[in-house]
Amino acid sequence: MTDLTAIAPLLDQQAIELPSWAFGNSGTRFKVFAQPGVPRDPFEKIADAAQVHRVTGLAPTVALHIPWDKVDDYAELHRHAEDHGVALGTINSNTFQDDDYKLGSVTHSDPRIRQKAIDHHYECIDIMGETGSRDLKIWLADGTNYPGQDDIRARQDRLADSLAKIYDRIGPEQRLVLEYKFFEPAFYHTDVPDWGTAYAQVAALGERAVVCLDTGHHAPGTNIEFIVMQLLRLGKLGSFDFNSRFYADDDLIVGAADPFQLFRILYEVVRGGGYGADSGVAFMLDQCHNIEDKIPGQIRSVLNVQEMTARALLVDGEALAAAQAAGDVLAANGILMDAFYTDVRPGLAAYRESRGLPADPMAAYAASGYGSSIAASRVGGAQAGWGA
Ligand code: PSV
Ligand code: MN
Repeated sequence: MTDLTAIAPLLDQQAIELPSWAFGNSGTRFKVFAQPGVPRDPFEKIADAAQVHRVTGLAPTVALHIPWDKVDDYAELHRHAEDHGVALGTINSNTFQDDDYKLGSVTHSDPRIRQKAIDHHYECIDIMGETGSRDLKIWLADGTNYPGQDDIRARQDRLADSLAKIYDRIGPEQRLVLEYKFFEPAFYHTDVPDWGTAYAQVAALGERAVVCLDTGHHAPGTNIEFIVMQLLRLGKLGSFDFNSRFYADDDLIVGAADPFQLFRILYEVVRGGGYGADSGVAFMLDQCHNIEDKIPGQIRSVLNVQEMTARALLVDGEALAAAQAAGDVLAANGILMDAFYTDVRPGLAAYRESRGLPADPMAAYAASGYGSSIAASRVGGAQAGWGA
């Protein structure tokens, strides 16, 4: 068994935010399969998220999506989270489910619709004040489907103008986090397609504007760890939305499709100073569990991130730097691969026990009976979903 004692203090600092929407019903454009016990409101979503933290110690906060998680009293939601041992995290805006936004939101040619989208972000910032959230995460569905449909340069200017208005409202301890995505739902162009555009836009705003890297938002074959390195180098990597993709933005369990890619990403995070409580890089999941059970799906996800983090922390940095300096290609590659191939699972089980956590969180959750209790008790009402 690989002894993880040396990296245990770093493992202690790991925190992975869960998306409230992972606990609601979700699906594809073909079918949403409802599951028994799915939350009917944000309070129940938070209760479910708290189960993940209870058995892993890895997920102390929950991200909200507005309006999906709108409540009358955010102070009450805040207290409810605390009572369950978690806190409220990032506020995600939503300008992709209103008829007015068919041709765009903050980039729309009509100033009335742009202002409506800006006002929605002001509402999100007000909510952040009540929930104690640090980050406002903005992902835009804005874009066009056909060449010539709109002036793509003018849209970029309108985007800059709208983001500046939103940024002006952000508090001194808060951040604007801009997420990019290269396609979908717009297919010809999106207004924030890539890290370069996101970087250019947030750099123009100021220090408290940073980029969110969603691992599912790149073309196949993209070297995501290079982007991680570059954004860290530029001081603009604000957060991750972790998930796995095989084909498009699949939103599958992080580390399921390509654990080696997750390792490479986490290695660059560690190497670039993006790991740890004070790094300013927030780890989040952005996933949907369409066919598997949602709470165990989230548990597996945070464990996958923890496993690859442990492997990344095991890379022998000194030996690697020496091999690189000597131009020893095979030795350098071998050092990285040695860490990747280390089975950290027994060591992590021992680490968890040393922290008073179950050695096997998946088994502990299964044994808790929570899944069958919510299936039995949550009867009636409308199950939560992402509303598409
Ligand atoms: C868009 O695909 C996205 O990744 C954004 O983060 C949204 O907020 C989220 O998905 C909604 O599921
Ligand atoms: Mn995302």
